[in-house]
Amino acid sequence: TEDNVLHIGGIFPIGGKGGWQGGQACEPAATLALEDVNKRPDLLPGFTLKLHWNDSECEPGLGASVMYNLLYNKPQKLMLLAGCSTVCTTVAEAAKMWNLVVLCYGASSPALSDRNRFPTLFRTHPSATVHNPTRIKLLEKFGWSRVAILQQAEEVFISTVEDLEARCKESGIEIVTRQSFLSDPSDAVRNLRRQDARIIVGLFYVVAARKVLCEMYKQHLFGKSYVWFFIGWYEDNWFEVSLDKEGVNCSSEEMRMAAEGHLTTEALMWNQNQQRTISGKTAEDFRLQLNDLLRQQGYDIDNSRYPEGYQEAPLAYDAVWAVALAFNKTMERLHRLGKTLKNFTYTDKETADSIYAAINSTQFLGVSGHVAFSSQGDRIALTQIEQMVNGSYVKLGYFDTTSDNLTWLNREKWIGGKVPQDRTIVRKEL
Ligand code: ABU
Repeated sequence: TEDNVLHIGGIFPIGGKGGWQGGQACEPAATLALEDVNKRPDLLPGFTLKLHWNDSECEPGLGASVMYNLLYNKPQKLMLLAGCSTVCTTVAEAAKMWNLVVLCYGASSPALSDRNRFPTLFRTHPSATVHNPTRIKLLEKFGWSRVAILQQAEEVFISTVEDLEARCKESGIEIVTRQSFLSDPSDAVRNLRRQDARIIVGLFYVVAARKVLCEMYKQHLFGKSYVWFFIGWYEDNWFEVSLDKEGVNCSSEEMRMAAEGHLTTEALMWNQNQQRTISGKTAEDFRLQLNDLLRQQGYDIDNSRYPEGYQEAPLAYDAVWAVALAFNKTMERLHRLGKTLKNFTYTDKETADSIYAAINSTQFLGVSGHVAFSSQGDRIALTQIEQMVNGSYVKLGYFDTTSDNLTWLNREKWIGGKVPQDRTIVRKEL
């Protein structure tokens, strides 16, 4: 009966034209987690967990409207799940007014680590700052001390760049120029050319990344003299899909040429070994189960056509487990106070504080690795470095920030056989 159901709200970015549409794989992953949680009689004894969700298209305005619908329509929700930084920012800034914890499975913005601004936010997704020590390590490894930055004007990238700038300064790396754009990157790319930028860190969502790549092709900012660092969480074929739909004026072949040789850094979001996790599943068991569900939804998984958010799917699966484990703890605590989770209302600060304390102390081994929420609500992750070689991504190595350990596989390939230089070398006449 309704008395035995605990309701949570979910906001997933699925449709739309920009940002990150990672709800495509993260929503099915959350559905699998709900099935698994509800099969465990010891977790929420006598209760079932139910998720009510809608699509935000990674648009903060639509995300806010989805949130208000979840909050103002019955049943009472106990927590919100959200993905995509722009939406998580809006939702988490507002949700504290309803005494609601927000758990973000898909938000990388470093700005979200501000506890004063987002007092009730937790996330299973690592902050994008985890990439910066890796970028610095690679700049040092290849002797590049002059770097340029190209960013989309969104808080997620602006706050990542602020952290990168501080780290570059500490390491004696000069930032030759920092260019930003709202939606059309052509002027910003032209300015990079004027400043003779050679090593360029690019920070943008995937739709903007396709525009940048086409502009790089048109303005000849690719090939043996350039190294681009891109974000690693785009899907592997990102540079050759949706070109017509998005009005990208380059052919697949031109995009492939411009993409050749670029480097990516990404946080590892899948548990790297075959350990049994809290659900009894290994990360591989989860992957196979998710693939089955995605096939049923029409995705051509067998030809590597993955939906967006496939890489982050373990974070959504583990977010639901974190909710269930936190509710389990809260139920015990509330029982001692003579209350139950079913009595929660948006003005009940005492229950809200119990839910907050419970999630804050929740730790477990999940399909995304060890899940724990630090005082900032952030995950710590190992990063992986890849390079595009002959149109496919090749793993170059891993970087563990905590131990400052770079595992390097010596597989990098430079066009023309030489490591590109970070500046034009002027030869003196003898
Ligand atoms: N890995 C996806 C992050 C998306 C976002 O921060 O909006």
